[in-house]
Amino acid sequence: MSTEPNGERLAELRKAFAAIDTDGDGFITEREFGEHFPAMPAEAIGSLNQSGDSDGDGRFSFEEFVRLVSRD
Ligand SMILES: [Ca+2]
Ligand SMILES: [Ca+2]
Repeated sequence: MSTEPNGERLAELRKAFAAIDTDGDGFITEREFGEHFPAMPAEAIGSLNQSGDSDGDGRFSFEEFVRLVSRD
């Protein structure tokens, strides 16, 4: 796939993901997002969640996170 991030980018994303995933369970919840980006309005986080949470479990897996930030 042409949109697949390369290894370097993937390592960066892993770091970013781990920084937001404060309890380290491998998923980013809306609450963790809000804690990491306190300036971001709740509705912006909500719409991020809606567009990025492709399996609808209410949290971001690393795969969903990569897909979200890899979009233009
Ligand atoms: Ca978490
Ligand atoms: Ca999900």
